[in-house]
Amino acid sequence: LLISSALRLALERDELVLHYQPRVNLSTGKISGVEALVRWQHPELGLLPPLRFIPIAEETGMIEAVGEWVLKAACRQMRQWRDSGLALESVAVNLAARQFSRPDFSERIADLLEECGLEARYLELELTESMVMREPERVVQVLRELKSMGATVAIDDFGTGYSSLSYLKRFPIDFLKIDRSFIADIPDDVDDVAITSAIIAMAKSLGLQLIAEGVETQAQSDFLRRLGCDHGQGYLFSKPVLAGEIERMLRSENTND
Ligand code: G
Ligand code: G
Ligand code: MN
Ligand code: NA
Repeated sequence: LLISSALRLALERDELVLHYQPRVNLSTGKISGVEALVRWQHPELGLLPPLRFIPIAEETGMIEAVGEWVLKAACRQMRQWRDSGLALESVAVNLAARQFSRPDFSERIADLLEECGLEARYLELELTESMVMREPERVVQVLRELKSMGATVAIDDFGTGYSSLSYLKRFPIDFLKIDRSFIADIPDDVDDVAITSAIIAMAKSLGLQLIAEGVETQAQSDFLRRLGCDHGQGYLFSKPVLAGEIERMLRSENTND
């Protein structure tokens, strides 16, 4: 409860900040998108990672207000990047189960995009497997609504939850993000290589794009590219950074052409 009221104050005092982690196209080596990751700049405790406050926000219901703040801040930032001529394809936002299960979820997204003056195609929503498996009928409907608006959807931490291959076919999903636990020990660990190869082959045959998370070495990046993985995200390319740093990276990409 203490943290919950502190978090409410944090929102009022504008203490939340977004960091952005680039996602790189493995064929071109260029930044194709960024993922927004929230932090809390606490006046006494310093910069708090999401794991220190998101689970509590989920339990107390504060996650709806936090989630709205994140969506708004990410969409505004994306609008600014586009306005300043930066060719960034998308900003991805992590959603909590409670946000996504609101009956008016897709309308909220539509209103928000309009408020921020951002076209839906620049927004990517990250859902987890458990969120889409909970009420598959409703989820199909909501995903269709989002898709018809032009937004894209990614399944985050793929492979760590209960996956049914049939839902992948049934749900209008654009991206699978392979969980970093499968990436960490490739190309050395034969089991992880087998799992990762199978995920990539399956996703490709269903027409989904792949993002490997937690790419830390050039060997992992090369291996993933050879397997046909489209994008990579991880410390090899960049840790999550402030918006200004993303802008600097994008500008230096252009001058290196
Ligand atoms: O940035 P970091 O690696 O510490 O993120 C840890 C976890 O916090 C990730 O699993 C990420 O999905 C989650 N997270 C980061 N930002 C948000 C957010 O804005 N909303 C929600 N629901 N989760 C987030
Ligand atoms: O669950 P989600 O994918 O949203 O979590 C993103 C989290 O992964 C962030 O906390 C981010 O800091 C972390 N992360 C990003 N790249 C790497 C990486 O290359 N290695 C490791 N170990 N963690 C990473
Ligand atoms: Mn994520
Ligand atoms: Na993830």
